[in-house]
Amino acid sequence: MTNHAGLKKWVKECAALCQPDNIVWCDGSLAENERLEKQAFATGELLQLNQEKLPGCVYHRTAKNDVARTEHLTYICTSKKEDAGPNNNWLSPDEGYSRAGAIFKGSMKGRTMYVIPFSMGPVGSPFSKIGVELTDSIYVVLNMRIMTSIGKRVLDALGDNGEFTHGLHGKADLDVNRRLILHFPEDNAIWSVGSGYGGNVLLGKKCLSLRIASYLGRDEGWMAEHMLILGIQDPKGNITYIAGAFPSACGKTNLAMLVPPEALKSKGYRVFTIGDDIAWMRVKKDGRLWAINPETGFFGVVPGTNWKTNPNAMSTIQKNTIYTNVVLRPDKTVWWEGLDNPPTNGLDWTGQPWKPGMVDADGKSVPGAHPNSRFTAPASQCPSIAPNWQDPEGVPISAFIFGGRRARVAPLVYESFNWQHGVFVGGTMASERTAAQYGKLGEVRRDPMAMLPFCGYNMGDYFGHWLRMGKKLTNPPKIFNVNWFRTDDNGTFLWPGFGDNLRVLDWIVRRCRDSSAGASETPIGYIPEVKDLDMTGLNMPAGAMDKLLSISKEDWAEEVKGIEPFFTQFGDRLPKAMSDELKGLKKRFGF
Ligand code: O2Y
Ligand code: MN
Repeated sequence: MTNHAGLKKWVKECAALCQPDNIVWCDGSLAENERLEKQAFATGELLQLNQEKLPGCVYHRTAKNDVARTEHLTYICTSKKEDAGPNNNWLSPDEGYSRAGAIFKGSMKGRTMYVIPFSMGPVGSPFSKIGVELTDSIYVVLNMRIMTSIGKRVLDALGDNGEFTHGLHGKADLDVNRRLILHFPEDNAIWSVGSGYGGNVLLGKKCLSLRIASYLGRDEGWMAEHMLILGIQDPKGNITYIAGAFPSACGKTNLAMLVPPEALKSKGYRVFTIGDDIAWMRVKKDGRLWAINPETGFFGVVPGTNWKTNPNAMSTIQKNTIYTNVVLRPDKTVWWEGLDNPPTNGLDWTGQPWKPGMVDADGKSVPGAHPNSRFTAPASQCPSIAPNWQDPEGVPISAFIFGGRRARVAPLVYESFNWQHGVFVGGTMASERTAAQYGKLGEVRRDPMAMLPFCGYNMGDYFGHWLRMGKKLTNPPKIFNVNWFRTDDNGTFLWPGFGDNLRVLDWIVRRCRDSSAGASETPIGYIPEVKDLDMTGLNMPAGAMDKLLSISKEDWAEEVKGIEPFFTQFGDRLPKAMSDELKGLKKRFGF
């Protein structure tokens, strides 16, 4: 399939380490997909779902101890520890290769090693990067086929000596004590062993497209960000593109696939999805930042997804979808918490008989689907997908939105004063933990640009990279912060969210395009008044909007106290511009 000597040599070396019985080069064809599915049905690795109701859909269960990304086992292996920064676990490259090598050794005996050439971004686009993942998991091959472009045409684009990311994955014995997710940015390599699931093993996703790509982006002068990309068409037909960063559990996929509320739809608003998770961005000659979504599929959280919360996602996952760790109904369809019509009986994500209302020994309700159960579905099947979603040139970004889950502090929306202030706003982004997450309920976790688990180098340097990128942009995106999760004193959400978020996005678009949207200057940035938002058809309880758009000096005094130690950990790697911004915020409040 290839004359790339470096690639062939590396595959040989990895095979010598892992000792598979066979090596199969994936060509990406439909026939190959069918063959692999059949093999996985035979071994039980996959189950074929009801083909009348869910054509092309399959079902997979992971090991019980292997249900999510394992941040504590994820490392950046750079020669110098400071280059990984306080935001990453660190191992020296020698130590990383040696520890993981011991687990990989002989781990593919009796198994097949699949060679998956893949492209992140349209094959041949100047934005795109090629990777090759070696894996002993058919589940991984089938997921990579949906999430990326794979096969022969990628090898053709790679040519005889093109550069690529070297990704080695092996399930080994799925023992959490022998699991490591290692990144070697200096070698453009990823080694992942001991897991069979999600972000740990689909090496094109978080490992390449964020951790390795952020490192490459810093050196090559572009940006790899944990951002959705969407386009908003206004009644005049203008489309404005926005990229948004949100930590997990903030409804990123729902926002990327937003359905306008009836009142705005009838005025002519439309929302187009470009991507739901990752944006790669470059400065072009016009001084603007242009973005692509490097993925071709969605790896979305299933629980909570339904025809009300995200009808576009629901339509997307009716065919050609891999369902992982959900409830299996007797008719071989699927179910999860948040969907209508629970089955009277079924098998839960572990394969045990399950019915709604079951409780464990402590009387706690037992979910049928794992809270991190997922769908893997082709983006092309999404009804809101933009016609230009795979344009190799990307789309021009007019606004960045940062957002977290904050019961207080952050108003519904505010605009930063300028790029440097916007980097400070994104860099101090935080979210409060929900009941579904580890840690103390309500505890504030700072997650700059939602990149804390994904930045492949020292986050102090990452802030510096953002500041440098701003200097290259003569027409930079404006930077906003949103908070859909503000509550009243009883803990009830003040903002309806979902489709109504378009009212906020519309204000953002108008702030970017012309001067038709008003705002007042405050110590944290520009905030709209209620009259500045299009509230047609939305009746809010008295006083709710005033609360949503208010800022409290006492809350911000506490916020500043939280930012100071967060910044301190970066020592002299923190750019002065960031501490200047903190000083400026304090001064404007009079602290
Ligand atoms: O838990 C996993 O392995 C998946 S994590 C994930 C998947 C899709 C999009 N985003 C994320 C994330 O953690 O940000
Ligand atoms: Mn994500």
